[in-house]
Amino acid sequence: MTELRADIKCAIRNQVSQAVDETLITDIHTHIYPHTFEALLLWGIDELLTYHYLIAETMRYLDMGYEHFWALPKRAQAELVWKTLFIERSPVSEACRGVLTTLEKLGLDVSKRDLEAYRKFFAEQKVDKYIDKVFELARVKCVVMTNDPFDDTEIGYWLDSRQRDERFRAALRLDALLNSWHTAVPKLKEWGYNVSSEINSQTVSEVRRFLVEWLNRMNAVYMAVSLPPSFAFPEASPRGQLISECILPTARETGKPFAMMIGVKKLTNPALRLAGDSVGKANIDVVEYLCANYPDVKFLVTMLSRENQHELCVAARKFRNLHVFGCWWFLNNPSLIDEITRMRLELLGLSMTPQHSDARVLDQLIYKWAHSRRIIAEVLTDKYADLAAAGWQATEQEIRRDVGALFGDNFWRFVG
Ligand code: RAT
Ligand code: ZN
Repeated sequence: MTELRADIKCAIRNQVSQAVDETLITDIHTHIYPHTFEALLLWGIDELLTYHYLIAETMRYLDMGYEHFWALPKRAQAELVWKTLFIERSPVSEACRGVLTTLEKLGLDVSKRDLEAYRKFFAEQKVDKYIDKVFELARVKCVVMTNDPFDDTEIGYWLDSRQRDERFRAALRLDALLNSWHTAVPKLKEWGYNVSSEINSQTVSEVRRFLVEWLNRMNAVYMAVSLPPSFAFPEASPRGQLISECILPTARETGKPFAMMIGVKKLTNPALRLAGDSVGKANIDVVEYLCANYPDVKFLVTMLSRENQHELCVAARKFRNLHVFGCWWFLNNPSLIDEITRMRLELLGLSMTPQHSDARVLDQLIYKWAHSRRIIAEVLTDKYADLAAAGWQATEQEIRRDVGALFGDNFWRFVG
């Protein structure tokens, strides 16, 4: 293999960057909503600053009690984050940098460090037009939401027939059902499902009725759950029984994938609330067991621990009903995206979805995708350069096809 000339690599980089920048993305896991979901849609500078990633970072520098922080109004929390992470020290963390990228791409002058000016800009935006602007700047075509029928606020928006926004697709999130069955039971009963704490045949058929009704009501593209590192299957627990008797049969019958987000240790520090979750290495055998024993069920899987990434790729080589996606949460950092994306391309070729944004605040689509795009483009450049060194020059059209696959086409093909 000959060494590739620098100008050829540069030409490849230009072609790849252009394709990566211009391809409109399907963002397959987010926590944002259309504006018809009113207060559920978070946007603007105070929401950006009170992102739970930034709260965790802020609290490391403060002596203030956690409860004292939570008792502050959101504006005051945002001001404290701004002062602590942006003014008193340089905002080098990925989540801090993200705020700056977002403001800068919105045309604001970050060099001024002028929180009030940023607030004024957001106060002048009309939310529906602003959504268009963010989607345009992020070059995102559509997003998949996280939709929890056990969330009292969210449920109302699904039960009335307000107009849907096709850019926002639903995912039926089942953490409450699978991870806290005892709290799900009274709610299911209240909604008219004839269930009991014991998972007997009546309960199984009623939970399946619940799943199908909600999949239809939301027109959901998949079912999803976040799972602890200790996740085991098969298992005699309510979760194990519900997965085997309700989720998997429903996934098979409806053709909807079951998305498993594995490796979160909930509330390691409960005082930090949403910012208090941590990570642990999970057991890949569980993923392999499910894929092997349920070949007619589609599994979308992301794992939170860096240590699980290699074996997850190997598992996906063995099972085509397993679609690996995203660099989730604590992995959504440049050095890790680079490493994980390289490894996935080397082991899986283009048969995966390298990233999702996990945006909780609308505006985050701008920075999460700007940052990820840059890294993915660089990794792809190296890969196409390696091919060129072997005498295989990918055409512009081929590069665009491949980027399209990574940024949504693979996902839609898998979903069916
Ligand atoms: O990344 C996050 O914001 C986490 O808090 C979680 O939402 C995680 O992505 C999840 O979907 O459970
Ligand atoms: Zn998420």
